[in-house]
Amino acid sequence: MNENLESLMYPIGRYQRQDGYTPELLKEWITVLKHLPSWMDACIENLDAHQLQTPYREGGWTIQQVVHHVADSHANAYIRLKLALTEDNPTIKPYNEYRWALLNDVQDVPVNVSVTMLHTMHIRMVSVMNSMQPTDWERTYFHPEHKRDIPVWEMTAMYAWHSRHHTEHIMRLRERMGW
Ligand code: NI
Repeated sequence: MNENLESLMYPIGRYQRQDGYTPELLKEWITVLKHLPSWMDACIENLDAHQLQTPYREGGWTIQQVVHHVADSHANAYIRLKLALTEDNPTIKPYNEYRWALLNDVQDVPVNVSVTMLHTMHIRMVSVMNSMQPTDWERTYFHPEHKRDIPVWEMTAMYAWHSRHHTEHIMRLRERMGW
């Protein structure tokens, strides 16, 4: 992949698998998840319908699709978190994010609906995380596509990365466009 496309697709770099975690890192990841909904507010602030239909890069998702995708993705994360905490290494259900992003709710529903969804859902997700004990962070789910057990602490790192990743897609587009 050429360097420019790589940096457009992965503005903060690809997700780097973490070897482990510290209480400080956990705190940082949870803080990111706490702030993501307000970052999405800033991402869509004052954008008109045409701007929302602009792809964040050539051939990529539109801003509208990115915002709805973040809600779709984090809804799955929230469910995975709760499954992992309440069942013994449950197998989670992967989903086809590209097809999800083509369904009618993503095409037709205003983005602020998904931002509201993120605000409410992240309150619940962060509430669960803030109450977790060290052993809870080691609990796992099995991801059938990655074919491995993923501990909850790593899931948290992944979604913190994911939050920053998509926020940067939109913010860098706005910067380039002078919006
Ligand atoms: Ni994503």
